[in-house]
Amino acid sequence: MSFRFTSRRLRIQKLFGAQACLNGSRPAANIPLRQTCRGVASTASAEKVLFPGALNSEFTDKLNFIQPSQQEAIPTYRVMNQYGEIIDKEIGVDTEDEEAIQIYKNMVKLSVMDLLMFEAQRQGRLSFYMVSAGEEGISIGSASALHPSDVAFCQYREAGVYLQRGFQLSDFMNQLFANCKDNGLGRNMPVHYGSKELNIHTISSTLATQIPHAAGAAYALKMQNMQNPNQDQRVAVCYFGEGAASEGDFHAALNIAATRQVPCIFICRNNGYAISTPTSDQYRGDGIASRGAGYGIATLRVDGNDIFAVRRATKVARQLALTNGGQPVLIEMMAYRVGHHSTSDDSFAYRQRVEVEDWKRRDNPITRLRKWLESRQLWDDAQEKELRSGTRKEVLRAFEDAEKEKKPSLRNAFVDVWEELTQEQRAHVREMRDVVRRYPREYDVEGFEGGLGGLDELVEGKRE
Ligand SMILES: Cc1ncc(C[n+]2csc(CCOP(=O)(O)OP(=O)(O)O)c2C)c(N)n1
Ligand SMILES: [Mg+2]
Repeated sequence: MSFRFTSRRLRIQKLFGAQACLNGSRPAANIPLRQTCRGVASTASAEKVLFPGALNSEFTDKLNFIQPSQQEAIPTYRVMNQYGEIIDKEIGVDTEDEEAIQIYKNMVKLSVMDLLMFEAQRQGRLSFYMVSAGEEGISIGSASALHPSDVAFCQYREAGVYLQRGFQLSDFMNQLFANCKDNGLGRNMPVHYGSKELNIHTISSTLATQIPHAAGAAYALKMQNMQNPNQDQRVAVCYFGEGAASEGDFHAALNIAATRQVPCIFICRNNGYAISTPTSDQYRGDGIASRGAGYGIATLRVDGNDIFAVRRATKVARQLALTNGGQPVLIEMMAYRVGHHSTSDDSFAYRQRVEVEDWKRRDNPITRLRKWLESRQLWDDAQEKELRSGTRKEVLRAFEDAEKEKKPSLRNAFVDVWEELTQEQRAHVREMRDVVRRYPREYDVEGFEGGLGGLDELVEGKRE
């Protein structure tokens, strides 16, 4: 009995990394020094606070409030400057030329797709769209440094993660048109992509919900990693905007990820705006990075326009996340949002046109990488022209193909909620079928796979 108890306790302690001091053993390496003794009490002659909530804090007779505004801002990590020059030539870049060209092509592909889809929405051929303009380096660069089996959670401005992982143009287009080939069976708004095969969870419109989901997934991965030490160790990666970081979910997720020491990389895209709300109205501290330290999480701020910095930061974050059985990491990636928030937004109603034009001219992840490629004679104007016109054709072909496809069967509006259709749902289906039959000119269901037959099946109780 006592043996079983001991082995169980050891297992639990290993999992939570909390064996320090309870039995006089050495503290686990990933427990902060100030927390290495959880159960101690203060003594009369102590020089430090020894209290479970704040350990190893020295007593002082100076009454000094911490004044964040007087502290230096957290630095921004860069490998390459905005002219495409490598800052520390000795360290250089850890990206092969071929890989850099592939990343460049994907960034161009994303920006060409964005331009065409934005236009398609304006022409009324798509209902909604969101561009990644200016932030292509964050999504594509970080995804290129992860392992394909790592589990990704995105917000909505990270189409580059999908692209880099192998989501095809046809996959994007099928989702945008919510046609019968859409993975999501036409149940989501455009840009809410998802892919089980690529280990990317489906995007949710409700801001920040993906952050605690990622912390939870990372906890599951931590246990899997422990159970299968000889298999590839996996991390969860979670993308979100600085605006989403104002949600309670962000704080709950970072705290639980830190206390449970889970292998999760939190990547905040700080693009300066949450729709029309500028960061100055969103927070008073030093960006999102300053919050990482508060939660006891390893944190870095990175220049999001520098693809090499993004990649190296993500690689190191991945190693850190898998150290000592797991720990969360926070990276704040800075890149100005040069596009409108979405096709439903006109950003010139709340920011100066000149501000956007300035940013476009000043810096951009695509032009920066192009400058570097050109300086190494890896790229020229002719290649650029060919890439852009070829990509344009590819996108338009995928767009036209997807536009022609039928919509998914109407049954998909009802199934997959309960294991079997409920009586109430069956009544809804019947009512819908009656309305559609009564008003055929208002409801043209021929564009849906199987037409009204999709509902007949449900009423009759077939194929559920
Ligand atoms: C819970 C919730 N509140 C509000 C919204 C409306 N909303 C959608 S996107 C957005 C701004 C998010 O900004 P940020 O996280 O910085 O991402 P960005 O759009 O800049 O990439 C808001 C407020 C929402 N979708 N969900
Ligand atoms: Mg934002």
